[in-house]
Amino acid sequence: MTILLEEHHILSFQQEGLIYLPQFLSKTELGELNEIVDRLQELSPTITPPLMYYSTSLKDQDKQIPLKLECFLDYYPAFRELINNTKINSIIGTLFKDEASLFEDKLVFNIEGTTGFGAHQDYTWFGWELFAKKYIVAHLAIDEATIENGCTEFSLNQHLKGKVGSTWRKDDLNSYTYTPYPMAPGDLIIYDAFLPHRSKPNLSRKRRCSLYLAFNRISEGDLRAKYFHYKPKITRHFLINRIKNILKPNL
Ligand SMILES: O=C(O)CCC(=O)C(=O)O
Repeated sequence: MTILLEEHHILSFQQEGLIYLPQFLSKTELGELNEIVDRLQELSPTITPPLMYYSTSLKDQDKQIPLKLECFLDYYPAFRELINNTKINSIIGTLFKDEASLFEDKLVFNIEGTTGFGAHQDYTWFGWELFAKKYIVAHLAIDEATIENGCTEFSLNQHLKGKVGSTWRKDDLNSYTYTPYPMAPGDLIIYDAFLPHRSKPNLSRKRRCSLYLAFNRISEGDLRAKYFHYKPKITRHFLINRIKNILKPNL
């Protein structure tokens, strides 16, 4: 479906920090993606693209379960076609008032037993701030997202504060008020990367897979290859600093 943004969408993005576009994908488009996602979920962990991550299940500490897949679009043309057909980047370009350049592509599987994500801003997560000044993220529901399976919750308006806290420190965001956003399969949320959000553990039996596409302004460069090249190093660097901070005695 091609959607043109109207004035109220743009206002909602500016004031609340997000736009909700229900039924962005048709049932046929979704059916095709669903089949691929079922297969992708079976991939083994990797350290080179496409990057597949696992985490420990909350339901069984001895079990590793698929968490997310990143940098995968070049290997799965159906997802590339989706971006081209739906013109997601031109919608985001309207919000940027500049051409949108894809920065990060990721599928978060959120299967039964996943822990969810603590309150954070995408901007201060994984070193995005090292690459560009502004990002906009498209979050497409592949499966139904409900309160029971831990749907994403947003802290509306709080993007206006810009960057809160330092990289990877999300404690400051825990005291904010969050609104759950249940989504039907095919619904799309476009949000500002400064907008704090979080999700609860998925203790239900139902998967809650979402596709995330983050964009930066083309005037800041085509940064995706560089980002995924440096991401493992950045991750290690920030993890080490975080551990050092935790271990540092309170003087
Ligand atoms: O769908 C979710 O659980 C939220 C994922 C998320 O916040 C993220 O990947 O930045």
